[in-house]
Amino acid sequence: MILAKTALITGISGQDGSYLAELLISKGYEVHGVIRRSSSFNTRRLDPIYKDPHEANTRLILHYGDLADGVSLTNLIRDLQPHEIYHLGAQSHVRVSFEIPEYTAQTTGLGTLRILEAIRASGVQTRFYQASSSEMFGAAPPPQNEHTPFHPRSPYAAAKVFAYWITVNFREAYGLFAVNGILFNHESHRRGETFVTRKISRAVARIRAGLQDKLYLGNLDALRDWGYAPDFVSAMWLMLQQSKADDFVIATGESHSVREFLDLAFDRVRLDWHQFVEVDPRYLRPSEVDHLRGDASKAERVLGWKPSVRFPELVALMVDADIQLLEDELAGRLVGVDRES
Ligand code: NAP
Ligand code: G4F
Repeated sequence: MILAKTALITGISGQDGSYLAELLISKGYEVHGVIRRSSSFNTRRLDPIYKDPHEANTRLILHYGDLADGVSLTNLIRDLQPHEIYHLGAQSHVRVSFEIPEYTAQTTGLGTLRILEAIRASGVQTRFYQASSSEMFGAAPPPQNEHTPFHPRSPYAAAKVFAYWITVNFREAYGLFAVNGILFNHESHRRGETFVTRKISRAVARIRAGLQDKLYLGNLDALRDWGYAPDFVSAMWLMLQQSKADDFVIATGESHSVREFLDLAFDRVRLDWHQFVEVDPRYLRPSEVDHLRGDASKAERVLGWKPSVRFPELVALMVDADIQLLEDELAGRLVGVDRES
């Protein structure tokens, strides 16, 4: 009998974690995920693949843990001995990181070190993926690739730079198979509701339905390289299947402004965003990242990776999904999956 590969995913309840769990299960993996204790259910994105643990052949197993709690991570890694570890957990909101910088450094920065130390100290033979970010490039002019120097512009980005280098250091110092995926922004209808793309797509659905009349945003001139999250999680998997551990930029190679996102999103429902959008300074950042546009030619050459969804399609699919979601909510068609403790 061939034993299934096992993977451990931190941040499994987030956008990327949920898509990655689906991908790995479709490839025959047994997937273990770390979730935080929360006073309400925080595993909504896993509903499509969740099975009651009492059922036979459950391939998704959730464990309580926290990036600030090294003991929980060490115990899990030692007990599970996963073949692959995808470390996606983080306080991932850039604006919020200015308000909780110390917590962001604790989880987004030191969380990575805790996992790497757990791997090293336990001697578990595994492959480690670090969710590095294009935010690390910050003020460095585009196009950004694997050789572009980092210039972080937020506590979040500074924490990710630490996590990036500690991953490289454990690779060099201890020979761990540890890689950085430097991913540019990637979105979907599972994107957190306070990131700008999802904030806009949800607002479009609500404004169209007459439930909202204003949308307050910050900097409309920022340019981002926005891709589609399911495309990007397949690059994570590819990085851990290589014979040699290496770091890769993953991006679409195109950048668009928040204004352009607004144009396409409101056009989709034949509305003019100028009538609804107001700038609220509370959404501006003390220091902004003006322009991210990635050069993913190394990933194309080595991994054979290319994005399948481009900007106009991404905007359309997000708006359509939020319209459908709102209609389902209004019709009472949404029933969450209950799970035990
Ligand atoms: P996300 O939706 O915000 O998910 C973050 C995940 O981390 C959630 O599962 C969250 O749990 C978990 N988490 C947060 N704090 C934690 C803690 N203290 N202990 C344990 N788990 C904790 O982020 P995402 O968009 O999926 O991104 C995945 C990773 O890629 C993140 O590290 C992010 O920084 C990085 N990244 C994202 C992008 C992007 O464009 N999406 C680009 C580059 C890099 P809860 O559900 O309980 O909050
Ligand atoms: O959607 P955002 O909050 O994403 P941001 O800051 O680029 O960070 C995301 O992508 C990173 C990869 O580059 C990840 F590492 C990170 O975890 C996260 O997933 O903001 C995008 C742009 C910014 O320039 C922001 O200032 O949109 C601008 N913006 C304008 N109004 C706004 C708003 N952003 C948010 N969240 N909310 C607004 O009202």
